[in-house]
Amino acid sequence: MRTLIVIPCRDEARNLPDVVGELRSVRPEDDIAVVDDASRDGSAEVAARLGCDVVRLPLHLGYGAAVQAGIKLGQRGGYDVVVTFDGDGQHDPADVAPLVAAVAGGADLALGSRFQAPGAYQGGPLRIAGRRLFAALCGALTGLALDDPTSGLKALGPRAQALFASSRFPDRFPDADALVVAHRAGLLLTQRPARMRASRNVHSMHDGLRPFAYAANMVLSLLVAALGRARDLRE
Ligand SMILES: Nc1nc2c(ncn2[C@@H]2O[C@H](COP(=O)(O)OP(=O)(O)OP(=O)(O)O)[C@@H](O)[C@H]2O)c(=O)[nH]1
Ligand SMILES: [Mg+2]
Repeated sequence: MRTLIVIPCRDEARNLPDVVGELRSVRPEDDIAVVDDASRDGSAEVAARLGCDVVRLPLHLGYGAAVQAGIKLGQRGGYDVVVTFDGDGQHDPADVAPLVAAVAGGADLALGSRFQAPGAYQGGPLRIAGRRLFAALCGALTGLALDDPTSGLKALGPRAQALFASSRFPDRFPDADALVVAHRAGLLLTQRPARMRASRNVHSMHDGLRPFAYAANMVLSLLVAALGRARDLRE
């Protein structure tokens, strides 16, 4: 399976050498694209020096837009699978193979789940509560037991790439809402274990009061995902 690994990146210059090095040693066949979201620390230059494809967004557009740009790149390149992979060292490259195998076996989207991997990093109580809430909402809206809807580790087959490259993609925080959109579009979703680790960074995109804004946004985005006409998603 021709695979593109997409790393959305905001100020990861310090981590990219290890993250890319580890990926290359475990998955030497895969291509790696770093989508640099106007980082201030030279991440794009580091990624280019490491030999990755680099998409340089001219302005800070945010995580979802960066992920979508990477998926579009993969779709245009005709990759069998696009894997989204964090740039802060939280994902284990060994977890990519089962996700790619799931897509090879017929799934459109395979999600890496820390709850399927005993001992995986879970974060503080707020994160755990948020994840439970969104997993429950996602389950209620789809009937699927996807237990880690905020996971950034995903493998997308061609149909999922096409959907997520379109305007149907919830491009702010594509988490549980993106899974609901994919399910309603008729895609086959599954999950595999992901041994998440603690981030190497002190700061995260979910610092301070942002989790509250995130939660409010996500509930609204889930409603939009659940209420739109399914027929429109299948076009
Ligand atoms: N393009 C882009 N990427 C971002 C942005 N914020 C974070 N990222 C990247 O998205 C990935 C996940 O970001 P994190 O801040 O680690 O978010 P998280 O993993 O949900 O939160 P933690 O568990 O605290 O690490 C990393 O590769 C970041 O570099 C952003 O504004 N734009
Ligand atoms: Mg992280």
